[in-house]
Amino acid sequence: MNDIATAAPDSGLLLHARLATLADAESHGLIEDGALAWRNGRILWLGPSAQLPAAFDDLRGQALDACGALVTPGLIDAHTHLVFAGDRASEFEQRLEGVGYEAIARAGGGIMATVRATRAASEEALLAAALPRARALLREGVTTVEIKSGYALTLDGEARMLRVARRLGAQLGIEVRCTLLALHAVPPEFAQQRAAYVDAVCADWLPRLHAQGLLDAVDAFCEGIGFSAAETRRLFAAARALGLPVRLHADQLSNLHGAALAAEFGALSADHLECTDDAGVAALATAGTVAVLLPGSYYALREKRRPPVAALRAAGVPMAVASDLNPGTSPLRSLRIAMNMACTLFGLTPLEALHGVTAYAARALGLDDRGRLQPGLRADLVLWDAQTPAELSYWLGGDLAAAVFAGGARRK
Ligand code: DI6
Ligand code: FE
Repeated sequence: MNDIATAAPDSGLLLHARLATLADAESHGLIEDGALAWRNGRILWLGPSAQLPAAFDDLRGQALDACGALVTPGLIDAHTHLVFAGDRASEFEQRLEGVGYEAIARAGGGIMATVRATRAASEEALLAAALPRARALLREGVTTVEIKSGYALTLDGEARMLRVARRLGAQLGIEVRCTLLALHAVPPEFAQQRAAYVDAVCADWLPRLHAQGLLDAVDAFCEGIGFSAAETRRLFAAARALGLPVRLHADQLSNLHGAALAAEFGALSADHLECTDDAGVAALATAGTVAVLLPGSYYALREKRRPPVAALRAAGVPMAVASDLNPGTSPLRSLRIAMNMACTLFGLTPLEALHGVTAYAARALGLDDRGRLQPGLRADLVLWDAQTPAELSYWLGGDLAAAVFAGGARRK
């Protein structure tokens, strides 16, 4: 009965769209006047509208006519810290007065300011604070988002953050991937016992949180004001023993050879990379680790060192682009603005930026079922109020996502 097909929430048909399939890294893989059909949340067919097989005739009644507009895979924000309480607008003012980020952190502000606010917040308050941030991403086409813990730094508090992240996904109908970032800062209780903190995270927190189904990956802030390479190594060994993938905040403010360390452990991604050297780039290339570029924090901190984009490109390292949405260094609630910044500040092409928030962002999360338009993949789709892929990086702001589908169901 046609009624049933019409009512199916995760089946549908798009007609007369300019499909950017992103089938390979060198092109947009455009299909002009394309049709795309999906059932049960999966893409079943795509090709020229005139060649749509009769098997999808039942979907025509609910078809969306794109009238030639652009359709891309759902966007993927592969690096955020969007669950937190409070804000750090006062630090923004301080930094504008010339006080440095590291100086603010060493004086007890920075990450620790957000830790105090986050510890004091209930699970419901954290959820209420995070929802508009996740919604802002969804409204502009994000259908998968990675969210890190790291602002509670107690076992229960980190679990609370991760539960909130999972609940955001369930509530908005998008997919959330959860990353443990307990090695973000040393909590005050462990100020004189760093090694004991790292021990607790590795031997106790990690297995417990994993057993609760709260972890998809493990990350660390490997930095002069964060954790050393040796401490990161211990965490990665513990993650490996549990079969959990790792990623790393690497070489953002200083070169602790984080990229090479991430590569050594076969990390899914190494993120930031402003201070990464040639050896780090070569190691990423060999390991197949994705470089996640985060221009929001580069911009907000008014950094001078850019990630070695030309070297990454020449070495064939896949580059993803993410918002790094966090209250301190990247209060950026827009993945499209991150794409623009990746082009304007880091020299990516708009094509690279688009691959960076789709196919390569999927790879940075270890997900092979999304990020391109292809039969068998998830029906994560965005119909844009735009004609060309370059427009997604070109327009600064604006409500360009006309329709958003996640797992085949309409979310906007
Ligand atoms: N790198 C960053 O840019 C953020 N965390 C991190 O590991 C900073 C987070 C903050 O300042 O709150
Ligand atoms: Fe970050």
